[in-house]
Amino acid sequence: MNKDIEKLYDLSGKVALVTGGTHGIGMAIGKMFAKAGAKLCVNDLSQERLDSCKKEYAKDGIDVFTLVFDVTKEEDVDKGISQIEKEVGVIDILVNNAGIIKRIPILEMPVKEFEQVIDVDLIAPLIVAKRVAPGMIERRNGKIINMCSMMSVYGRNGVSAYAAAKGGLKLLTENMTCEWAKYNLQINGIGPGYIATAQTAPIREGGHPFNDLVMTRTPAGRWGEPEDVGNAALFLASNASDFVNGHVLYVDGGILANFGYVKGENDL
Ligand code: NAP
Ligand code: GCO
Repeated sequence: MNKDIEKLYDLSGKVALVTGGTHGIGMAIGKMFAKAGAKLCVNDLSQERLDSCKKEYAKDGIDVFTLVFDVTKEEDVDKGISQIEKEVGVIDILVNNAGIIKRIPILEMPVKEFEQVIDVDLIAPLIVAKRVAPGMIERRNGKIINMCSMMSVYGRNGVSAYAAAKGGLKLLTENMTCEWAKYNLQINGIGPGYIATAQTAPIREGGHPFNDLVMTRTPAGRWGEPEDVGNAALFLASNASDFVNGHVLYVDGGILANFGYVKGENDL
């Protein structure tokens, strides 16, 4: 491969934090970044998860720096980021990946549970970005990737809190861009479609009818893999995307382009 192209995607010397990167999409992103040369840091709520992810990363020869902190707690985040800055280095690439979902109809969902989803999926990316961005601004360099969703632009029964959070995160990404792009920060979102992880297992496995819906609504005719998202994240973390800003890159097999069709002779 041409050396210039290699250089474009080379993350050597960069420190990357992927929140919640102990499995699923976050781990796929982390592996891509580490393989591209980044020093990788991941946090989680549980030491046990972090210990097991260390072994998983090591299978790919990756020595990941792990630490426990809750992305919804400002003090926790400040302590965690300070520890990374002290032990690994200042953060050049932040992926706000940590997230939760609760599938409960609006009228049955306690407000407290709605707030929990908003806290993790919308407020936490704000908290972590507010802690990391000042250093990036000072250095006139940084990449922030917020994990949005196709639910940033679509609703569906039962995921009101999640969609409200992910819709807000799309607009927060755009507002971060308005305020920080002048300092050579690139802030973008990734909007995965339906990806085969623990988070979607309840609606994908055991013959769940939702699986049929995803298969017909997704022109690519398959669930996405975490690596599909990791590939897109590498582009947004690299110099190849230095003029891409405030954009949500949908990694969805074409689902957002497709209204749907009636199965039949011509698949109308
Ligand atoms: P996942 O398997 O549920 O992983 C989410 C990660 O976030 C877990 O490691 C979890 O840790 C961590 N986390 C949750 N709350 C946290 C907190 N307060 N502090 C620190 N870490 C926390 O999800 P995934 O499917 O890989 O999805 C990753 C991201 O992509 C999420 O933001 C999700 O909304 C988004 N997304 C997923 C899909 C999909 O189809 N899978 C599609 C679009 C967007 P614990 O396991 O220890 O709780
Ligand atoms: C759901 C799914 C989705 C995916 C993703 C789609 O219940 O509809 O969990 O929300 O996680 O966000 O982009």
